[in-house]
Amino acid sequence: MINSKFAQMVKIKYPIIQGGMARIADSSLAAAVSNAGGLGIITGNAPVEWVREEIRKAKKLTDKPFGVNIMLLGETAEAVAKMVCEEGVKVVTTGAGNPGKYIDMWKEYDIKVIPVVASVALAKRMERAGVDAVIAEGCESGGHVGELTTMALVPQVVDAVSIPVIAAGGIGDGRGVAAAFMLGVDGIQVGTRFLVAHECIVPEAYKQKVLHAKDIDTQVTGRPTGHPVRVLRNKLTRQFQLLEKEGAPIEKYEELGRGALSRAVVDGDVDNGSVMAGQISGLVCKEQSCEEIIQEMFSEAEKHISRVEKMFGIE
Ligand code: TUI
Repeated sequence: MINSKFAQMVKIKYPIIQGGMARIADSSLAAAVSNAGGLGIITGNAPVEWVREEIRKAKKLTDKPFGVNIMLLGETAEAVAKMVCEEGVKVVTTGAGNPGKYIDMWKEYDIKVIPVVASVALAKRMERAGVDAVIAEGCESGGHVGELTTMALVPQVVDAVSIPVIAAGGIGDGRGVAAAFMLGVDGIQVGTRFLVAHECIVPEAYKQKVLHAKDIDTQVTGRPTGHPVRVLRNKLTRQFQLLEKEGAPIEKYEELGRGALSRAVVDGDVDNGSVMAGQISGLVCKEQSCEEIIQEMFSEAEKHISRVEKMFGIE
């Protein structure tokens, strides 16, 4: 049993959160992660009635806690933020912004609030606003990214706040888990490795693109828009690169990016779609169930921690 304040707080066995991947994280993935002892997350970056249905389906698929991710740049963020209160969701994670205006409402409904932060300043602000934990996400992660790496961001956030910190970005196996705990966190969040889970609904072409990716195969697109997004390189990223070279106006990025995520996730078009995935894709090489992924990551972590203890003369 891992003695984690965060795991106790949200009543889970393994202190692992599944990333709230937009268009991807549905009830089947979230329930599989929760049934395996982690904290499954349903994406809230979707029409509010779709999210409500997924919450209801997840309740049928698992009796364990799960959460909803509110992507604050998403069109439905406000409506989903209110709906999760009606549906009795226990945990909310947020991304891509400051969830300050919703925190009091969520606390009234006894929801555990866990925002993603990409800086020490936001982590401190969130602690003062009364959140229960923060996820410090480095720019190794897939999707919307901040500036700092996990290695640099996480220990600085750990030093700055007293609430539990969860590390995210670049964690894909037991070594990543062990390393994250060495940085002082109380839990981890994983996205990319769950993309290839049996219970993950992305098309097989998306999974194969992640499984075959090498270390250098991700790229951050859309920096000039102020919303940089890490994806796997393809025809689309080359077009984004051309726009950057030309110094194209923001509208051109918006035009190219429109519908790009659903082209990849719904149509399985991994050449022209936005294949969001983290830098750890190069390490992800097999499809497994969520249970196998979680079991393997934590049992490997234990071995690596023992190995280092021996190395340091600690028995
Ligand atoms: O949110 C994410 N990752 C995401 S969201 C997403 S959906 C999307 N769809 C189409 C285009 C673009 C995105 C895909 N991936 N991760 C959490 C995260 N939040 N990473 C970084 C941040 C972050 C960055 C700056 C959070 C707060 C912040 O500052 C806010 C402030 O006000 O200081």
